[in-house]
Amino acid sequence: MDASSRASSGGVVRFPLSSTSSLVIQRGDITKWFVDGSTDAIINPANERMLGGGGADGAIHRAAGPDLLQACYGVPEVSPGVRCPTGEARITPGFRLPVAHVVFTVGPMYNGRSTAEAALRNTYRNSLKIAKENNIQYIAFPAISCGVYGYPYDEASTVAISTIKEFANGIKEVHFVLFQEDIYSVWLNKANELLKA
Ligand code: AR6
Repeated sequence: MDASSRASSGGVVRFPLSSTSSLVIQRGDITKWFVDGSTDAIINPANERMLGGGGADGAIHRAAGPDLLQACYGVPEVSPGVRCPTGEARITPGFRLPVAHVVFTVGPMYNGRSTAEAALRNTYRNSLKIAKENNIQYIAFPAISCGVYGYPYDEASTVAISTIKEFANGIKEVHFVLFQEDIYSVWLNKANELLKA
């Protein structure tokens, strides 16, 4: 059984992005996903304080244990109360998670403006950038901003998949581990639209 099937409760669909890189879309719980525990990372869709919250952020902190929160306190504030500005990314160890690293990024709250789209694009771009700087080969994203932050699924999937297509080079596998069936369907349709030759 490979890592994809361990984390997944739905179909695992693979799209080649280049000869060395692929995108994998599956349903599942991102806190259970891993490939090798040394060159892998999951993305935490966090907030600017970076000290936990609800949704996937809460689940990731519960699974990682209290050392993750301590590591977050160790990330310097760039302005009062802000450790990771919207669109940027930070990295910590995975602690009790099965992955080696957690990449924190902060998506925009949806407001229908192009600034939100640019910020969402930056979360994917900067998460891939920090992953490459840390020699991460396998990375799993949730649907950033599609929960508490209210981003419409179709618009979010266009940004997510087009940005990954552009910047995944240098990473072996970029996974989406999607909690909800409806989001999984939107992502799969969008990948078929944007990635099939
Ligand atoms: N595995 C995979 N996906 C998950 C999991 C999981 N275990 N749990 C939830 N999701 P959200 P946001 C999905 O709200 O919209 C937090 O309070 C969920 O179904 O986690 O970026 C932070 O602290 C949805 O599709 O993140 C911030 O304050 C997706 O993850 C704020 O929420 C993202 O939903 C961030 O909001």
